[in-house]
Amino acid sequence: METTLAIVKPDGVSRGLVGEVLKRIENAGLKIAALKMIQMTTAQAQGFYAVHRERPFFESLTQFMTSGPVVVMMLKGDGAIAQWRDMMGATNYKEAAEGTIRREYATDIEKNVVHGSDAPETAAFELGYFFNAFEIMAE
Ligand code: FUP
Repeated sequence: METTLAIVKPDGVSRGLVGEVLKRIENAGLKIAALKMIQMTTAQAQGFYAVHRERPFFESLTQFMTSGPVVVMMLKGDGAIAQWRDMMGATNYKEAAEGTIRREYATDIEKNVVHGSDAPETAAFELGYFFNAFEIMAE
């Protein structure tokens, strides 16, 4: 059983897309093992995206991610990391496959509605970043 971090980003929350994303997750058979709504501080967003700190879009990305509440979730299932990434679609929504969340709802490369961990190591870091042991359901 694999776990991954999913986020509904500020654009997804403000546009009323939380239900749509949750419906897709549940319909796909992924289990929601933890879920909460938070608004990240700048320091929290910078730490979360630390791998991108040298990139030209870092400032804008961290501003965007702190601009409103986000819904963070732990998803659980066989191959959950790849399954959730497939459901999200490519980072650039113009390149995202038909039927994916980003293809259907993203409005630009930054405001792309959802996040998902890209590997087991990043999933472990990202889940630990947002959830403590008491917030994670055993079943
Ligand atoms: P992804 O794993 O698909 O979320 O993509 P990345 O980790 O490469 O990028 C993280 C976020 O940075 C993206 F979701 C959106 C933002 N980004 C930009 O704003 N511009 C870019 O050119 C690349 C990424």
